[in-house]
Amino acid sequence: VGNKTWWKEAVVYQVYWRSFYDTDGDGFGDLEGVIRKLDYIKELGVDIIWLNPVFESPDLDNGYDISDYEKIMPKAGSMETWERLLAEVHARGMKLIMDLVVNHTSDRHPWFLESKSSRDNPKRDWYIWRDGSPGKPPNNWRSYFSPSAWEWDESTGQYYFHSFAPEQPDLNWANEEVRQEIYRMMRFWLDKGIDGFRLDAIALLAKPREFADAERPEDIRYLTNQAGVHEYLQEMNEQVLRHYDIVTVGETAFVSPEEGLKYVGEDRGELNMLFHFEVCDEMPSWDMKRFKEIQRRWYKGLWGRGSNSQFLNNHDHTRQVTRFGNDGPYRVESAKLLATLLHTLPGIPYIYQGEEIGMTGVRFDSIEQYDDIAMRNRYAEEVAGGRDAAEVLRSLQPLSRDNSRTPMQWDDSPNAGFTAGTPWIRVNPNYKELNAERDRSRPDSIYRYYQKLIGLRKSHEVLAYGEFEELPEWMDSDRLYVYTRSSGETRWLIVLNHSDEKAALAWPSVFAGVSRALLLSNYPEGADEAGQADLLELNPHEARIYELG
Ligand code: ISL
Repeated sequence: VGNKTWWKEAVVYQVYWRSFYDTDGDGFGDLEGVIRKLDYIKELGVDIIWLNPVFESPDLDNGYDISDYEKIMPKAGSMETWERLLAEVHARGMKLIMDLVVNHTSDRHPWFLESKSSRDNPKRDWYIWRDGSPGKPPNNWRSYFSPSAWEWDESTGQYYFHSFAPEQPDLNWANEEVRQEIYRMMRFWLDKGIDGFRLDAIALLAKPREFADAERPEDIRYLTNQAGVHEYLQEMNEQVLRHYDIVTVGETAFVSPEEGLKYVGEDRGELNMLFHFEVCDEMPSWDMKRFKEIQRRWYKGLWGRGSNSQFLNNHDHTRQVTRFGNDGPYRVESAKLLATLLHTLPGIPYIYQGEEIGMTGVRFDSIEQYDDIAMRNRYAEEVAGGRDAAEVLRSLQPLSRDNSRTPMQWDDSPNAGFTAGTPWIRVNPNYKELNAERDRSRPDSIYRYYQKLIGLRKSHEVLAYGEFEELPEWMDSDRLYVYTRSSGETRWLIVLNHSDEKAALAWPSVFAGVSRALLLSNYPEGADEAGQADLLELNPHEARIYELG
């Protein structure tokens, strides 16, 4: 199981503050708004808050383009408010982790302005500059957000490298001064008493010495996991992280369990846990068999040696009940089933704001209504390439990052109670029926269900530390997922029916004669429970957690 530690027993709640709660009427959520809603978060039972980037930024990629690491962006608030937030989080017995972007900065960061000012500026080497000529970049790599990873700089006659938008130039981690400056800045925040970092795009830090052409430039895996990344992280750990009692989670794109273990192996001294994207990037819609296969492989690869995370959505990925569940007639049941899954599989569960009331994705009518830079750039590229604009819009809608960025739906008042001004992004029109106030008023609500799930995790170690085993009879089922978590004498059985149809299954033969107690279900307790029936009859999207005798 590895060592026991506080963060392995934790549940994390992600606050995308700009869409959380606006207190000054500018249409953006703010830190004061997070403070006012801390009791709402605390009541859920979570331990750690992950706050999306709040640093000074031109805000072209919603804070992921930092222009001053030691200031708070005015839209979010002031340093004073941020400090109050930290104190209020701690006063409630919770922890705060900051989302930090060290792979790149904004192109307005003073370091980049200097770097770009001349070829012999002392900071020239802080970013990645290469020769080329207009229209002939150093190689054929794509970036995440634009057709080329290279941007021509007219005044100094060279290209600079960017893994994301051209306004997000990559730092040169091979440069010792860059690394030292980043470590100093990390200590600046840690010394203020924060509890850790979510490290953005951390698998991208190392770059190859030579930028050779890729055979298939559209497969951007080459941006990640290059030789040298682990040396940087070990150094970061040695010089910074290990000197604090904190937790770190790395956003590691395109990792296999083998590669992932290098980032989070407990014997390696790098990071504590990771996000891999095998589900969110590579499984466009629900595919039970594939999902199970992914879980199996990661469990085998990491368990006992390093920690995984469980999530099905975040600020980059369409809301889980829309993408992976049923956001129509079974929205409530489906949201609860997905929650059961995430909180009972091995790994640390992450809740993305609004998930706990079953918020859904959106379809806006025109590209102008979308804010997502990834989507807008892709739209422009495809339309310029001759594709039909309406068709491009339709094809980009389902996975647009704006699906999860619409404002938190607090109540049925105008703008869902999110702001008294004009929201920076449209509110999902379904807020009148779907909002926190309404959800929480019902005893059988999604929010209340999350409370119970989290409560189970808190009161029983088995969910954090118990071994995971699938029951072979249902391994190949494309809708039933049946598994146990066990630790010492405790053995829990989880049964899920991810489908719009009813399903009946025989009580597992290995547990014949074993008594059971139903700990939690997302339906009123089934009739078969009273009599300990041999046949389990599951409703559509039903989830059950049993304790076995
Ligand atoms: O979400 C992903 C896959 O679809 C990731 O690959 C993600 O897009 C990428 O790893 C980086 O995301 C992060 O950094 C970006 C920022 O726009 C995202 O919001 C952030 O989560 C650039 O800093």
